[in-house]
Amino acid sequence: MSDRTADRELLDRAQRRIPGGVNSPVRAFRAVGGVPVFVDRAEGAYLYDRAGNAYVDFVGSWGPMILGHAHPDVVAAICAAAARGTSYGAPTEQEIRYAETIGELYPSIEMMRACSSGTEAAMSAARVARGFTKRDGIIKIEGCYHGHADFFLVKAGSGLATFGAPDSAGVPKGAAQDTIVVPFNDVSAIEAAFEAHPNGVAAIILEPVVGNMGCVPPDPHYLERVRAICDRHGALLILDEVMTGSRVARGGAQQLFNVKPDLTVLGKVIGGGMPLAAYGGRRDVMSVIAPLGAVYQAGTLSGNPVAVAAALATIKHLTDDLYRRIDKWTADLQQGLSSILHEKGVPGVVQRVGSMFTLFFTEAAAVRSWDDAKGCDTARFGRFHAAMLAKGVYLPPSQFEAAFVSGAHGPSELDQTLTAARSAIE
Ligand code: KE4
Repeated sequence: MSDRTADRELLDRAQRRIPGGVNSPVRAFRAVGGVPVFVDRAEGAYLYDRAGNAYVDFVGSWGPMILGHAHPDVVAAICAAAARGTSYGAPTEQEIRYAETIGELYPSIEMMRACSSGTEAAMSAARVARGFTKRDGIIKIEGCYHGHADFFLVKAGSGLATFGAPDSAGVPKGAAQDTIVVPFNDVSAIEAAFEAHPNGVAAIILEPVVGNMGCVPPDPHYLERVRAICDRHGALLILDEVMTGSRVARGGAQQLFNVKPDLTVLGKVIGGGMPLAAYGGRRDVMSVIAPLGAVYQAGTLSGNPVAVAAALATIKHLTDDLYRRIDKWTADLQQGLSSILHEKGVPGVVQRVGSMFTLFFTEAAAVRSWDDAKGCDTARFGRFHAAMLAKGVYLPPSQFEAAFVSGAHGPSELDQTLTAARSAIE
């Protein structure tokens, strides 16, 4: 990999005008060290920097780019839509087609609202749950991320069933006081939270496969048990499928694990790599939203015609063959990385669901919760990340992020990645 002078110069310049030089914190590489790559363009499985260095991309814009970058059909759809005007602030037929398409992909989504980010979608879903149930409590899972709405930036309270405390400066105690944080894959902790707040919990929200502590699958039957607890206590089940939606399966984790949420939060893949996200679910629940009901939610660019065109063009390519290919490719990578860990005697485990995966440097046999994840050797991950980058492989710059494979990753990318890993894992 040639020198990264251009990136260093760009970072210096960026930091004068943008906090940390980035428009989203994780991009700053603070968790792994080193200088972030300033991307000049991307195509297929690759990112290219200003110096022309090519990187096999496993971030994929944090999930959306399941077809690979600059897919010709998606680019053509964007150009055609833009030529008809980039935003109207008025209803369009394409938005109806989009809502119908999402409803076909996710039968639990009888009605939906499009918006512009996963944060907005998750925040709105929680507000709808509170408006529908007339309860204030929200249970969230430690290690799950649902965007940066105040009441989600909360760390676990002292006791399992106590309300959380702000996990970010600028979040008032009042915003955190109705959020209860419990561990993932721990049904008894959820039971305890509901027992401690009878009729006080509007909903539980979780990533059905957690991507935001690295890729952590649900234990067998966990999701169905959470569903049953919600039913017992009259609370809503919100699945945050921003990352897993049409990633782990065409119909998301709810299809893969056969669990039916009351509300689903979507983004990334179903947004076609544009600022497009959505939330939706039961018709009776979604009917509380203005202008039908008393729960307010709005957005200037919600259902933007250019973004919807990109999304519809992407969804057209979400075929059974695509999922077969990317799941197999990722399984082969998982196998290869696991063999290298074993051959080198390096403690670690590669966890995967479909085409999202994480290599955890840990002594634990598996990472099942945030408690397990936070015990990982993040310094070793940082060295691994830097060594892979130097060999043209671009992994998510954090031990606690999932990596993603696209339909554009082929045999040569698999070879390059495993060859790089053979020297990078130590
Ligand atoms: P956005 O507001 O970033 O579009 O979506 C928030 C969000 C909601 N729910 C889940 C499960 C998510 O993973 C996300 C955002 N994911 C992060 C990566 N872990 C986006 C990358 C970033 O923050 O820059």
